[in-house]
Amino acid sequence: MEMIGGRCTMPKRQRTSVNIPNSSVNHHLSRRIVLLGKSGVGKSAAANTILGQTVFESAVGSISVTRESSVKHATVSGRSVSVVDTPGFFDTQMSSEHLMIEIVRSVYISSPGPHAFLIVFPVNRFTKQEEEIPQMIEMLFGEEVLKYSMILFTHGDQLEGRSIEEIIAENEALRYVVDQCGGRFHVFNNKDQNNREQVNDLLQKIDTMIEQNGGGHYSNQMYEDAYRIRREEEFESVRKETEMRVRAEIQRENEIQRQEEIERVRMETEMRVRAEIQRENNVRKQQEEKQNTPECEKRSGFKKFFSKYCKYFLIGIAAGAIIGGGAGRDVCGVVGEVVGGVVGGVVGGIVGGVVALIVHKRQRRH
Ligand SMILES: Nc1nc2c(ncn2[C@@H]2O[C@H](COP(=O)(O)OP(=O)(O)OP(=O)(O)O)[C@@H](O)[C@H]2O)c(=O)[nH]1
Ligand SMILES: [Mg+2]
Repeated sequence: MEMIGGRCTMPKRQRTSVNIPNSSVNHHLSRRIVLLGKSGVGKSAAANTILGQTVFESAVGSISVTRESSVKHATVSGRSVSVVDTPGFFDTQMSSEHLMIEIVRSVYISSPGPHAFLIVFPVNRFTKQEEEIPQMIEMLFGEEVLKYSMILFTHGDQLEGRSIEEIIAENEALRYVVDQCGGRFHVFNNKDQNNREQVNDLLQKIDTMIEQNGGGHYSNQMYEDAYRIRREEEFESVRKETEMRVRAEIQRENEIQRQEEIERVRMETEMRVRAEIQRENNVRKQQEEKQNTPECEKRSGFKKFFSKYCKYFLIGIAAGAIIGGGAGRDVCGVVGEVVGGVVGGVVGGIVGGVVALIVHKRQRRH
């Protein structure tokens, strides 16, 4: 829970009034008061004013004075009064967890629970942070708490002739905050501790508030209920958040898988098409090659054939030339030998070629 420092939002729950009867609003009965508010607003000074003695440390300065909740008792106008002073909201020197623990402890040390929470603001300063305080208190202590709350304005000596009603009327946010506390407010001048009338008036207003609340006080049980509800809400919101994150993750993974599948199919198709095109090109090329085989290549086929079977040609030519030459010499002497050799060579070459062709065909058959 972002309790200190952030605007707190809580869904509205059904109000269940839990009043712990305090016999009746008896002026002789004790009163338990808790002071809440920002640092330096005068909580400790107001606690001292109520008790009529300086029992809490109160000092000017930028560093927070009160660091833990503590209770002091005194008899005020014949009545037993307990006042719990607390560290300031938005205290930057304490961790928010520690601060929250201390503020919550105020309820326990005013056991069985405070009759009044006084939310302290100085008359001359009301900022965004002050505006958030009632909501923060409500979030921490539950909706019931504002029924037991009242705004206590300090620095009443700095009103400079103006009335607090005037100040409230002209500031819409302040008016809203006062309304959240059932329109209850009071002004203190802590520089005038001897002014007991301001304290008696405050106790009177607290008595009226108790009457309005049917004679009860805020209880530890109310805090525990509020705490339980808050934990349940936190748990529920964490559960929802986790569920949404998991769903988004699954969706993301599915999308990745889908994209990978699309990419795989695309690549496979592309490769198949490429291979098909390649195969078709090769076939076409071969057909073209066959069709366009030029004469010279045909001739080069004969060259190949000749180089392979040249021995048949040579033997044929040589044998033809010798036989032809011999036969020619016998018939016509030297001239006959030459002519017979040439004719015999040509005939021998043809015979060698025919033999080579027969051998070639046989080899192909095998
Ligand atoms: N003039 C004037 N000064 C006041 C009044 N109330 C408180 N102060 C002064 O304001 C200063 C702060 O008062 P504290 O009582 O220490 O304030 P606090 O809210 O307890 O502050 P933390 O403990 O730090 O949270 C002190 O110097 C007080 O004297 C008041 O009614 N009038
Ligand atoms: Mg203090």
